[in-house]
Amino acid sequence: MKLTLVVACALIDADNRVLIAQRPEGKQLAGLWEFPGGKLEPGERPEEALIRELREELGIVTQEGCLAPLTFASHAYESFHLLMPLYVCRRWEGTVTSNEGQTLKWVRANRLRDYPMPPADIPLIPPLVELLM
Ligand code: 9L3
Ligand code: MG
Repeated sequence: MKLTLVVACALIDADNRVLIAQRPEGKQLAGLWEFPGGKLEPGERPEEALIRELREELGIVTQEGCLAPLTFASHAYESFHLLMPLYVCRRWEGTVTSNEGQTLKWVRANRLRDYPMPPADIPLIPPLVELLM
């Protein structure tokens, strides 16, 4: 099966809330809430890909030194196997903006379960709760 490499980020604000984004209509998994991120482009390292995705999707700029790896998601969808590290980021420049029509929400880690997520993202919640509680 095809292996797809994706990176995701838990952006944490000064109140210890986590940013989630709702996938827009027309996209795969539309309506589900996810940790922002996306696919690696050929030759990219995960940190490079994540910095690019955060700039494209949210209009913010961060540095590799501000990205702390927390855990991995591994999920077999029907047509591909997704491997997705989750990084935690507390420092960035710019204001978080919805650049791709996604609805954004800052939520407490212990409320993440209230938002339907893609199957790959769900197992990322407990390590995040443990980190932030
Ligand atoms: N995906 C799942 N959870 C996430 C992210 C960022 C992505 N937190 C899945 C959805 C798609 C694939 O990874 O199947 C690629 O994501 P995108 O490029 O469509 O955002
Ligand atoms: Mg994306």
